[in-house]
Amino acid sequence: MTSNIDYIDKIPNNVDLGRDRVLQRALEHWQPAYMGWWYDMGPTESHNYDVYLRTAISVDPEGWAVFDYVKMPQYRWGIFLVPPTAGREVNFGINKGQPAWQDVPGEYRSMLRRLIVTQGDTEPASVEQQKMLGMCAPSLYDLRNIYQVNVEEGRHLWAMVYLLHRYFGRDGREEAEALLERRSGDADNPRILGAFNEPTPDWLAFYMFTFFTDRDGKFQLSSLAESGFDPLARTCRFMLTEEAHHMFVGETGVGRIVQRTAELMAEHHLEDPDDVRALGVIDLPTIQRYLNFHYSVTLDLFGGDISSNAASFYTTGLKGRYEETKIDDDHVLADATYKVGTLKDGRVIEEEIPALNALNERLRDDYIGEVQAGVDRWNKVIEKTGIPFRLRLPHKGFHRQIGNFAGHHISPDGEVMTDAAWKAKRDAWMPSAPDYTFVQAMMAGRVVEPGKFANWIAPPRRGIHTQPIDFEYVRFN
Ligand code: BYC
Repeated sequence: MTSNIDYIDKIPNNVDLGRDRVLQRALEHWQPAYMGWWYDMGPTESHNYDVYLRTAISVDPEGWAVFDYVKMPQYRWGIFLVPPTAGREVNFGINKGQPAWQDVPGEYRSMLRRLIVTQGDTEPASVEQQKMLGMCAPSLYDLRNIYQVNVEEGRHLWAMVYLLHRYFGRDGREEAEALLERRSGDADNPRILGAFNEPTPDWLAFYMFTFFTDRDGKFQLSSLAESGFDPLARTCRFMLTEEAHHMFVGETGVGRIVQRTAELMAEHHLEDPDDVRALGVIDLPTIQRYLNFHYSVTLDLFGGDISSNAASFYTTGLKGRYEETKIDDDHVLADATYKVGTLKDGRVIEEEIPALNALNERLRDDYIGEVQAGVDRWNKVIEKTGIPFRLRLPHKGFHRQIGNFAGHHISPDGEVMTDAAWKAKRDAWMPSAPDYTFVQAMMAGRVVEPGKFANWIAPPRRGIHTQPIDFEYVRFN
């Protein structure tokens, strides 16, 4: 074991880390394992690069981060909770009105641990999924952005591990170790949730992932930020500050790919996907297929449409709704109902169920509203070029593995299909092996000259922080 008290002092934190001996010992034990995981599973060949990164140093909204060159293994993965709110209460469920818990309520211990572990598990998973992408980055700007996302996912893992170590004793420590042992896509020891075991094989997939899946992160963290368990709420609030940049990377990344394609299509008066591909850009139908895939696997992350787990998380006060305290109702939901989609007599219908059991579906609906607004912005980019194509979200039941639609085939328009009909259309709606081969071949090799961009993506409108677009965001040494 290499770490010692100096290392603890090096973790930027606002939780008085240096004073808690038990916590120190736990983190001293975990930190070398974390570094081992980072060297094995973090971005390939990146350990010696100097990367222009943002590092969180406080929770002051005016200046919570510094920007500077950092070698990623030396990134200061800090632990930050937003300051406590005096008099904060549990704001929903049967414990509504009690003072917010500063310690784990014994009867909810295993439920709470499961929520924290599930959240924590997604963070290293995404780093594993993106491990190889630095090798084919379209620019130094984009390379820096993926590394920024990766180190911050690492920090979010630290945030959950802090809670496990600080509040859950021995089982917390065991869970923290297991978080470094599971591997995305591993047949024997996979990550917990489906989408985090899917490959992210290219940059279009990466941008789709950060647009769609990181946004699930936003909605889940927002619900946990309402938790009656105050340390979890305060931790998640600060994580949301960083999450915004990840979704920005996704939205602008897809937007820049769409822009480049649509501009070249307009310039050359071409519409046929093969002709468009011949220009060295990604045709719009392929982008639509990637969208269909990432949207549908992300919808699954919200869990079953009807969930007694979700009802328990809410009733106990552990996990709220999106923006719970801004909602004008009784925050108990004993008599309320909510509509969920389901299948009846071979058709998609809506049925009214108790709102408490429909909380996953409600959060999914909140999420869909925000995602639709992003797709509308991409369509504005296409519209500007005069190209008639429009991207769209497929039906909620399309390609679902979790919930009422799982086990059925639903078309992007919401029609229920037979197995044979689905198979015949599958490659028109979802990326096929040849699609992946094409996209990966186009993205082979990385662009390393400052200010230069791969042919298949438009430059961003501005650089990072105060730097110009042609800044040397990564130095390879
Ligand atoms: N894949 O009652 P049900 C992020 C399991 S992303 C596999 O319907 P529940 C990030 C479920 O665990 C945000 N299994 O679901 C983004 C349960 O198993 P058990 C991550 C699934 O429990 C990008 C069973 O099926 N945070 O931060 O109401 C980069 C029955 O489930 C899936 C959270 O998810 C699935 N998709 O809801 C980096 C918040 N869905 O218990 C980071 C914490 C369900 O019977 N987690 N199952 O063995 C939760 O709130 C809930 O666990 C879920 C599931 C919403 C995920």
